[in-house]
Amino acid sequence: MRVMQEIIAKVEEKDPQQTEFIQAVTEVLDSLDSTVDRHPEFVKAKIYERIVEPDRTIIFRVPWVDDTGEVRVNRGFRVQFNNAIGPYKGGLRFHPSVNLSIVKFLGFEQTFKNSLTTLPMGGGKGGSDFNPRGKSDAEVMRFCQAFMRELYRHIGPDVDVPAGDIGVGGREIGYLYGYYKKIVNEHSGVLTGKGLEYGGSLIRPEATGYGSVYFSAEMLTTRDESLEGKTAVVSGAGNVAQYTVEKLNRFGAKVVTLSDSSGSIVDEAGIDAEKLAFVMELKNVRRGRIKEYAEKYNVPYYAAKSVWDVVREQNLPLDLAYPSATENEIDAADAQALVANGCICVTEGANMPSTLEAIRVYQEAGILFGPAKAANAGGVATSGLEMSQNSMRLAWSRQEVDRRLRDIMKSIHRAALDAAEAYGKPGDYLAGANIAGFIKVAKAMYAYGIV
Ligand code: NDP
Ligand code: 2IT
Repeated sequence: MRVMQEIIAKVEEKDPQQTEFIQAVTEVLDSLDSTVDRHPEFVKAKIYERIVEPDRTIIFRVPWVDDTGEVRVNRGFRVQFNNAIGPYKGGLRFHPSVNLSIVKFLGFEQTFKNSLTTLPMGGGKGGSDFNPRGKSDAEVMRFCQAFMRELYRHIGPDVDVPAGDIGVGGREIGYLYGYYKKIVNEHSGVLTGKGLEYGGSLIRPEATGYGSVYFSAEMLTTRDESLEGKTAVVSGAGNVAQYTVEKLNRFGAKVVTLSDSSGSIVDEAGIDAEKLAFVMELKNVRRGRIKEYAEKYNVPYYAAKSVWDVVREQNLPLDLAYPSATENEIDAADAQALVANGCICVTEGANMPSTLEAIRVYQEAGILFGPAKAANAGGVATSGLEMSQNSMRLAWSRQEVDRRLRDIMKSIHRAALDAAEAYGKPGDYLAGANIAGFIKVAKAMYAYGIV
């Protein structure tokens, strides 16, 4: 424990303003104290100190011209966190909140998540403080081209393979990939989440949401429970939330909420396939606000409230929670309301959606908790499958990719449970996922010597 506390203190001292990164480091290192006695070689080789420092951090200027002819300047990031077990791999986020702390926390988490997938991928993350909201397609294209004009020199199919995240979906990947192909003159698997016509994989768009539901099904089985007939609360209305709803419906659960950064809707009748199709058109094509759902289906809309505010303030009953919007959306008070209102399982579709205090509430209540790096790993796992298909120059069927995704989610669930058991924390998915993800990366780093 002392080893870990000293490392956390050093991280805090070096970068006191990087609060999200410090939070992610604290969460992981707190779980790793039980590995210290078992692996004195890791302590001696200072693996724990080395793993919290990214391999490199790239920060760059992104100048572009908006539709009125005005020059705009954004900041671009790529944090190549750790390539011990494979090329750097992880998404790009375009959102005004993006800064070095956010990108470092995401890259750090990604390192362990990618290790859990069983596929050979290191950890990285990038993005920009560019806000796609309200921008025309032409502006988004010019921004993506300007971003790639610098990023291209740092990435490659065997070096670093970016993908999407918040604000980066199929449209942005198309512009980014098209520009990379133009300037490098190479058609390769340098990005994932590509369109099906140019090297994308079936099921990649669905994979994070589907994977998160598969993971929750595995967790519920350990308590002789299933998704059938359960009431679920989902936050967000983007890629992860949409396919979480789709798969929950398939499993016979009822989803009663969605949200965006302006507010939340509650639909107690359930968001069925037809309503979900409306949400997809609203969010992916028209890029509108979730408020329109409330108007169309005549259900309550809570302006400026998160789904968790609504659960707390309206005493919304639920069985399952799928935070799928953004980091730190659930604090301790929200977590207490979840438990009090009947929640038996929290599955993190988003990255780090629960604060450290919220996690403590789940643990004390003894409810099932699927931490992000395990529960939402289906997205990057399927990116790994896209890379495999690109390297082999073939394309698997929908069924083939979905079967592999499901197997990977089962294997992550098993690995987390086994590591938790082996390291004296039975049933603790958080500790198990952190330990299992860490051990593989640490062994590889140890094998390389001091590099
Ligand atoms: P999208 O951009 O498709 O959707 C994000 C959704 O969350 C939108 O509804 C957005 O609202 C809402 N949101 C974003 N930021 C905030 C905020 N600060 N406050 C409130 N609401 C917010 O992103 P994804 O669905 O891809 O990503 C959602 C989460 O899942 C993120 O944490 C991401 O890191 C994680 N994730 C994504 C993966 C992927 O494959 N895409 C894989 C693994 C994890 P609005 O519409 O108003 O912008
Ligand atoms: O957080 C994540 O795992 C992602 N945004 C997906 C990354 C990827 O490379 O597919």
